[in-house]
Amino acid sequence: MDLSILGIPMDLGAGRRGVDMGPSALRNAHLAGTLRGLGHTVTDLGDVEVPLPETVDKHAEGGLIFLDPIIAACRSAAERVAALPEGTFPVTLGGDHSVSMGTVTGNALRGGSPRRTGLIWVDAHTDYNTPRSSPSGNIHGMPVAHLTGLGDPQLSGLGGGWHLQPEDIVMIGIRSVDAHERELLRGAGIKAYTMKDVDQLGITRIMDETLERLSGTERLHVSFDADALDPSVAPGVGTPVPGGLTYREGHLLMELLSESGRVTSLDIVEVNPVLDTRNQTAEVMVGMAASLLGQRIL
Ligand code: DIR
Ligand code: MN
Ligand code: MN
Ligand code: MN
Repeated sequence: MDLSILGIPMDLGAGRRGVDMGPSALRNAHLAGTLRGLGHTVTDLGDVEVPLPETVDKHAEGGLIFLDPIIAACRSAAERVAALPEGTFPVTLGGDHSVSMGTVTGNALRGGSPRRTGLIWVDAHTDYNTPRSSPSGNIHGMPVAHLTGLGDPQLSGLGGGWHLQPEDIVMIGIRSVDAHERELLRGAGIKAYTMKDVDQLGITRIMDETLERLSGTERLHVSFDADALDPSVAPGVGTPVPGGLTYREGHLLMELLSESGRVTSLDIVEVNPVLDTRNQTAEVMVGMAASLLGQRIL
């Protein structure tokens, strides 16, 4: 396959600094070489330009934290991804999870007109806050809501009127949901597999159900927040939550997606080398990408 790596070194949407170094950490953990070793042609497109927090207004128009530069970075990411040839598989590197408003939009719009796109959101969090429901004000807790058309009109308008359909979204690994976010989610039509579901059903059944549910989508995007994994496996994240996916559950999820042959794009986000132990989290996430892209044990 032709793979294109694109970094979005942005920490403006997170409450803690350092995820802007995620793309460097992942490259340092041999992302490109690992994927080439699986037989892929890999092109590193470098990074989207993102301003440093020190150089921009935190509250430009009285509203959301770093709204204007986040919109600009997401728009650049969406344009870069949308311009890739249709046969290319984009591997986009965060950055905090707000980058996915750009990457998912770009992937859905690739090839000129919007395609029905399924989203598999692997995360400890549902990231379904709106500016009104959010207790933190951090935009990285809001990307899914905006992708479905809720919230701030500029953020939800990145796709120029295109939105994800809630029934085309499946979340896996969930164990931290804010009070008002939970109310919004109830009745939204999004399928969320919590860690209780992972314990009870197992990853195999969950992936069977997920692929069945998303069988009508033409494209399938996986957005993998490193904090979906247990903090013992992936300590380098800004908002660790105990009780996460084990190392093997993460790999099995990706291996089963790989076997399905359905996935067309991937985000790896929220890797924070400042909070990590000797780049362990980036190395683990490179392994997850490898399992999705064809690595087999035998
Ligand atoms: C929290 C944390 N729900 C918020 N979200 C995170 O700020 O909205 N998402 N960390 O990955
Ligand atoms: Mn997230
Ligand atoms: Mn998260
Ligand atoms: Mn809509």
